[in-house]
Amino acid sequence: MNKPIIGVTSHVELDSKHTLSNDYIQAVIEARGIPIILPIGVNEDVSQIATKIDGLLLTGGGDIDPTLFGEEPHPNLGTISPGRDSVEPALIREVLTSNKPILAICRGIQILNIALGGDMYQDIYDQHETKLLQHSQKATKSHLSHFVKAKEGSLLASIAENTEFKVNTYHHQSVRHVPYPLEVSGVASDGIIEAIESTGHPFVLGVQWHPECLAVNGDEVSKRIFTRFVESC
Ligand SMILES: [Mn+2]
Repeated sequence: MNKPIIGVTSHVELDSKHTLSNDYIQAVIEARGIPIILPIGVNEDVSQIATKIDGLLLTGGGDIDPTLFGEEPHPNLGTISPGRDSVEPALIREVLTSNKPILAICRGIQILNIALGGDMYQDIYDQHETKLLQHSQKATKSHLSHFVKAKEGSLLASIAENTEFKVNTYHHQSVRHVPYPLEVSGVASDGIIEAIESTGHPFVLGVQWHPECLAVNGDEVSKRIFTRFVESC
């Protein structure tokens, strides 16, 4: 049987250098998909690209231009990538139109939410109204730092085979208002949204943590996130 082709967005430093952690690539390969790395600058061709790939993996990276959701830059906003901010929403909309699966990781969950009309905290520590736990772990990337509670009956709970599990965490931003047809399917104990999914598509899942680092280190929930994603493709 042919393996599905997974388009994997890349991290672009200051819009001048494409880089990507091999964990994303390795996690897709181990889940029996064929990863193809997607660059910036192909805005004109997103519709053709969407027909060639069987699924889209939106990877992590820097921060997101807040003017995309009607805000000006907060003082704690980090490095943004205008190239990614412009091509990824276009790609997301094309892939959603064709009902193909999307797995969105870290920056990916945020750009997915923005592409569908949602917004986000530019800096959770300054803007979130409650006291927060540590979301930028000092521990190694394979360490499980905090709990996520998954919504009963959600795609996430079905993949995790549980409604509570632990994840790693490397973010100072997070999604805020989540628009229809997306809904919140995972939260941390402090209320920070850690997972969203679409109620209107077969497989659209966004997670705020980094399952690619955990999957290649043998974490079962993370491995299932990738295998279920690739199987859906
Ligand atoms: Mn977190």
